[in-house]
Amino acid sequence: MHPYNGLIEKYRERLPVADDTPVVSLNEGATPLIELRNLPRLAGKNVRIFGKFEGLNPTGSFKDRGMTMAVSKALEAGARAIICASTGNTSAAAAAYAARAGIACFVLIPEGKIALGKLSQAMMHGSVVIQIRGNFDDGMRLVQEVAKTMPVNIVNSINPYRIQGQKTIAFEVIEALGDAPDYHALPVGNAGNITAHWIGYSEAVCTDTRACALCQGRCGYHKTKLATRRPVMLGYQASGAAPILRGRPVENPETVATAIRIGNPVSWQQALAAQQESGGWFGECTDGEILRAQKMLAQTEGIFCEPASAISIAGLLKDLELGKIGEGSTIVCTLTGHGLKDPDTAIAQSVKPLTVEAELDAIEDVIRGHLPPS
Ligand code: AN7
Repeated sequence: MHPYNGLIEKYRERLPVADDTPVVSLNEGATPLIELRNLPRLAGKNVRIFGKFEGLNPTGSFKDRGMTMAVSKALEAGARAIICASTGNTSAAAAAYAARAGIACFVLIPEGKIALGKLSQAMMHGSVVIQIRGNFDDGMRLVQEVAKTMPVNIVNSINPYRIQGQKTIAFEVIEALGDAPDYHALPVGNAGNITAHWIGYSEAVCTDTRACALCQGRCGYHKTKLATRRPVMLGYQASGAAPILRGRPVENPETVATAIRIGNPVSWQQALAAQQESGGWFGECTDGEILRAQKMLAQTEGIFCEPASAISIAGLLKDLELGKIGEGSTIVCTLTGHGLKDPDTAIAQSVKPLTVEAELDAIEDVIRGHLPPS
């Protein structure tokens, strides 16, 4: 029996780590790929849909995959402190991994615009939380400027090690399905994750070390081919924060899915490349569509993901409806973060609890009123 010790140990050969790299891990990765059996039926389509539930990572989002790499490499380089701008999840992951590594962590977040659970994580892990009177894009710009003058290591996804860690999701999907799916749908905010997915899938089909069309031999991880093909990539943005669909930065992005409230993604060009090379597309969903999908997933599949994550389901359902995805297809949706991150949004859209006297009659009345027909 080999215990699971996190994704760096598992995929060491495929990651840029040395034998003496100090590995900072919380046993992230190895998240479940859950078949969503009710959604195809409700959509009336003959397809198989799987949710890769990244909410089950140690800090509750996919960011842990990138952060184990970024913080390990920061430590290897002798860093005393890391810094990031964040819509919430990156700050939670950075705070936790910095705590484990024993280094300082500074996080810049848009004041009043990050979900409560994420804020509580950054605070509880002891990072220095700096709320800015601005949005994520302002924070991202400031982080890049301040890193020129202060001894802080940036752990946003412009840090290439973040992307390297995050690419492992593709390897796990391939292992679970035996090959790549036909389609892979995911939310797009700063666009690091779609970039990472595509790198992972691309490395998985690549074995030619000398003349590899994908990496010209740079990646060096060609020992075993993991998959025979790559999926079509589907990237979804919130209508109020859809710079890639608009073709220009969005100055004041707005959406209930605060995780992807981003107007000028850092990995814009890489995301476009992933879409084009895979023959995929970008789509947008309204806040209403996002929340409906979040609730549908929670109430028909038992999976509670955060609003930003639900956009992969919302977008997929629309594209299924439009007939853009063929019958018989296998689709994976990355459910990027846990619903518990954002209790306010969940409570606001749910049926309020009933309050009754502590008496048997009262409870029986409620049950009678709510039992499904026999
Ligand atoms: C749940 O935490 O950008 O396109 O600062 O938290 O790789 O940015 C979060 C992004 C999707 C978008 N789903 O991924 C941050 C941050 C969730 C997220 C995204 C985020 P990218």
